[in-house]
Amino acid sequence: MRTQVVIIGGGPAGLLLACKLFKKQIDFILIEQRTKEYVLSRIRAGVLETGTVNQLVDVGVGDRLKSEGQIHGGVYFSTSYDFFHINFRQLANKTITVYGQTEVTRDMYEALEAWGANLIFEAKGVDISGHQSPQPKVTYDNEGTRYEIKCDIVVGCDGFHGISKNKISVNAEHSYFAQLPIGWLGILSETPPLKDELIYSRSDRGFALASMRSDTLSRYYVQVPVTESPENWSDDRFWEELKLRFPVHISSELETGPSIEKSIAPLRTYVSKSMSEGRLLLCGDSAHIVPPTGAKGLNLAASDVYYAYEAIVEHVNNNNQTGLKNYSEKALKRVWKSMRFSWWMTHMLHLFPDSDRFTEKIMESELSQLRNSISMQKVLSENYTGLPY
Ligand code: RFL
Ligand code: PHB
Repeated sequence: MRTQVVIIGGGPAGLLLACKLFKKQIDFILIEQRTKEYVLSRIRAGVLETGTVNQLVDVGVGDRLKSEGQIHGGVYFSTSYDFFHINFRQLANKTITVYGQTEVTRDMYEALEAWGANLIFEAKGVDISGHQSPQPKVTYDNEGTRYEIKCDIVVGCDGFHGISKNKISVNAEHSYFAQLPIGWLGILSETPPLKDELIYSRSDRGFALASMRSDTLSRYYVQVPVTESPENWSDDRFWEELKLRFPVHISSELETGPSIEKSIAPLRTYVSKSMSEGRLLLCGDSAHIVPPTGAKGLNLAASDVYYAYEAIVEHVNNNNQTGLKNYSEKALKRVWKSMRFSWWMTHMLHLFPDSDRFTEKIMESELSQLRNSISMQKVLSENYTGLPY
């Protein structure tokens, strides 16, 4: 087989790139190792920046997002005793959209299938070779047959556990990785959200987040040790713990119900030294993992795709390699800004088992300054709603 672009991975990064290439009539094949149902069952992100929304709308997959997504003009912060609001509209003149990653992914799959795009599922043993040459190859197994695709460009959108990032030689020795000793225990429940906007809480018992998917569907998280397992958490235990992590006048409003999903996500950070080598580009979680506290993972995947798409179009339409050469540097600049923000939010809001009392006091002080300083709130608002591309 031969095509212009091979996209490895059918998560948000791979799908968004596929939609953009399709609209530009650039030929591609997308290969995903799982089934579509499996990809759609992963409950993850819920917060979209304007830049992400605009890209989805521009490519023609934003109708449901526009009608069902909730626009939020701010966010709440709390401690065990205190509660305050940060107003994005006033401070950054921007908003965020609350719309689940599962829905974003579903909208893109539906569009791509309706357009007749070339999507391959359950591709096993995927491998990339020759990406330092002008004609890379991607090979994979499907239903017992080995296939080979020759192409001009390979884009690795295969997430943190994929094969693409290690095909870039400098990454093996020089990437930036840290595993934090904490995880997020998350549940989804068919109950109305606690408040009209998200609440991030630094409590005496650890971090908690009250989020939502709609007026009748809530998403909650509590910080737990990374060694915890969801089986140890009955719904009753979860709700009791969650209530203890918000001030009483807020938690007394909580409506509880049976969970329809419960899982633990370990918090880790990872940044590739390089996001490209020759004709191989990385987008999304294959190139970087940010802790979820800043709601940046999916949004960074979208900004990577924005830069990668520009570089691919420049190459395909004008035979100009400059975009491909500059891609990594350009994308990494924005990645590191988002990493800084996610790291800051994570450290300010969680209790770390290995941190000393001095560090705890500094982090308490960060939050109290955020409460009282409009300048700090402005910086948060600009970062949370999304830095420019
Ligand atoms: P994905 O979603 O991991 O998709 C990668 C796809 O590649 C496939 N794959 C392969 N395919 C072929 N061959 C191989 N060898 C392959 N290896 C893997 C996989 O099956 C998969 O389908 O990466 P992508 O597309 O880069 O998207 C990244 C986002 O999923 C991720 O950053 C976000 O979910 C992070 N995140 C959040 N991001 C936000 O912007 N806002 C949020 O509010 C937010 N909340 C979250 C989050 C992540 C969380 N978890 C679970 C860590 C909340 C949580 C709890
Ligand atoms: C979510 O709704 O799943 C969510 C929201 C904000 C975050 C992380 C996750 O920072």
